[in-house]
Amino acid sequence: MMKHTGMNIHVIDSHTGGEPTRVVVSGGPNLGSGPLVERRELFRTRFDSYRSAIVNEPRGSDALVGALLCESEEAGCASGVIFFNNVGYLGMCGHGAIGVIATLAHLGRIRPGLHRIETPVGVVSAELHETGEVTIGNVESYRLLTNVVVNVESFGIIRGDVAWGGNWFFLVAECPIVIDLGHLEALTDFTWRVRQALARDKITGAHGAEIDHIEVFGQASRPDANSRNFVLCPGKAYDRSPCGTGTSAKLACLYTDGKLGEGDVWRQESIVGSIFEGHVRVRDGHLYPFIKGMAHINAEANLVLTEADPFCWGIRP
Ligand code: PYC
Repeated sequence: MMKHTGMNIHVIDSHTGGEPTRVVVSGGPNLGSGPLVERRELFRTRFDSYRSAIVNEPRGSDALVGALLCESEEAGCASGVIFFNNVGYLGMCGHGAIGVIATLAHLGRIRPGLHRIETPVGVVSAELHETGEVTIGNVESYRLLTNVVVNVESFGIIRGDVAWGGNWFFLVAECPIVIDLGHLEALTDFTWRVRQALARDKITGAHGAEIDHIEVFGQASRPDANSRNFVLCPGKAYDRSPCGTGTSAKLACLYTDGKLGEGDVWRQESIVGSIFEGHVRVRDGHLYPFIKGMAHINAEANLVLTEADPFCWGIRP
C-alpha cells in the first residue's frame, strides 16, 4: 500500500469549446491574501510543484489549463483565480474563465446573472446565461504594434500584429498553412518558429513582456463563422477553443483597423470547429472585449498524491 502524503486536491474538470480547464476547488497551495499578482508570484516561486502535479502528466496533459480558486481582494467578486498551464502561469484565460463560472454554478455557488472574478491582470465580468452560456467581459485589450515584419526560418518574411487580450499575442492574419486538424504538426512547427523569431529579434509586448501566444488565421469552415484560428500556447500545446484572450486581441486589431464597429458581432471558429462569439465596447477611449462561449463539466475528482509515486509531482519538461 502506497504511503499517502496526506494531500488530496479536489478538482472539477470541464472543457470550453474542446479546451480543458481543471479548477482547483480545495487542497491547493495556501497563498494567503494580498494582490493576486503577488500571490501568483508566490505560487511560481514557492509552490510550483503543485502546478506540475495538477496539470502535467500523468494526471493532466499539455493542453490542460489549471485554475486555482482564491479569495478575491476586490469587493463583490465571486472568486479570485490564478490560471496556470504545463509550463507556467497565465494572466487571464478566456476559456478558463468560462470554465470557472460553469464550475461555480455546478457547485451551486452562483446562479444565472452577472458576476465578477478577479485575475492577476484585473477584474473581469462574467454573465452566466440561463442557457448555461457565459459571456466574459475581459480586461482592456489593445494593439501595441502593427504590421511587424519577422524573418521566420524556412518561411521567410511574415507580418503580424502584437496585441494584448489578457496575454500577449502575435497575430498573423494570413497563415501560409491550411488551418485544419490535418495540418496540426505543420501549424505547430510554423507558429513555434514564429515565436522563436520574435524572441531572437527581441520583439516583445509592453515593458519587455514575452509574446508567448502565437495566433494565425484562415478561412472559416462554418458558414456562421467569420474566421478560423490556430493558437499556439506557451507550452507548445494548441488551444482547442478559439482562445478567449486571443479572440480579444483579434477584436482589438479589427476595431482599430475600422473593420469591426462597437457592438458588431465577430464569430471566431477554432481549429476543432468550436465558436466564441465576441464584440467590443468602448469606454472613455478604452476597448473592452466580450466573449461568449459554453463550458461543459466532465469530471469531478480528488487528485491523490502518494510519496512512493516517482511522478507524484508531475512530469516536468
Ligand atoms: O482562452 O484565453 C484563453 C486561453 C489562453 C490559453 C488557453 N486558452
